[in-house]
Amino acid sequence: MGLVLLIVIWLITLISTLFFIAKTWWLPVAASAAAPGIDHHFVTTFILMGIVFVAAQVSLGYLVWKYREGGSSQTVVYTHGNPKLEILWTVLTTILFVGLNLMSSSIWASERFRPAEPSAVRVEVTGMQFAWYFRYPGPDGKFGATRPELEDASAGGEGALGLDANDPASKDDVVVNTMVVPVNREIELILRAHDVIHSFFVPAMRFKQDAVPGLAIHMHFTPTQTGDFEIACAELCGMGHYRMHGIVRVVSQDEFDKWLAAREAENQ
Ligand SMILES: [Cu+2]
Repeated sequence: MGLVLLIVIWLITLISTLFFIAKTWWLPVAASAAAPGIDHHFVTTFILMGIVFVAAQVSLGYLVWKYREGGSSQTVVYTHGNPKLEILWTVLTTILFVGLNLMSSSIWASERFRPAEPSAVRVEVTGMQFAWYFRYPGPDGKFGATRPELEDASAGGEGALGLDANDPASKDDVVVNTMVVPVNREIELILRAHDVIHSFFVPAMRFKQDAVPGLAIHMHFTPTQTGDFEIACAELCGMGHYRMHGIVRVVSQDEFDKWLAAREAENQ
């Protein structure tokens, strides 16, 4: 029985490790400037944790077999632990976790703690049950005022956001359902939510950021590839959560300018 357990434990370890080595279910295309750094850190974490995992499982299998039920009936010896070993593995684990955190902090900070460049394209992202709306400030560079009492989700677009038509800054604001951004430009996101917490998740850009009612959360990223990339809501936000997805369309600067000009013309 000890040998059977050893084989089963080692087989499960081997097969599950092989899936990771073969990258069977791996990350989608990396389409933002921070993505290579995040992926590198992800792989480093997997290798370090993989070594710990394999070592632990191999020892487990071995010990299960070594201390299998034997014919000789020895008196059981109880132990009250080994302080030296416990201190050693606690310190090693702490070094590993703190070290990984320090290694990744600059990647995290590059999109969140450092403010966006003044030339960044600003897009306000609003999550509500169950849609994402994207607002551009228009030629004046200012987002117009929104008022909660004007919010009407069924109206969609500007009505859903509660845009105050009396504010001159709101006249040229563009509200759309698909987020269009230029490639190789920094995009500053201002994340809002109307009702419950939503999470703006763009796997190809390697970020996931909560949108919280009452807060305007800033973060920024730089898309490096053109194409359509999926947006998903990564926070269970209600019955329609599953259909709360959208598209980030990354286009050339030229196409972006034309697209934005056309939307602004529609507003007039
Ligand atoms: Cu949601």
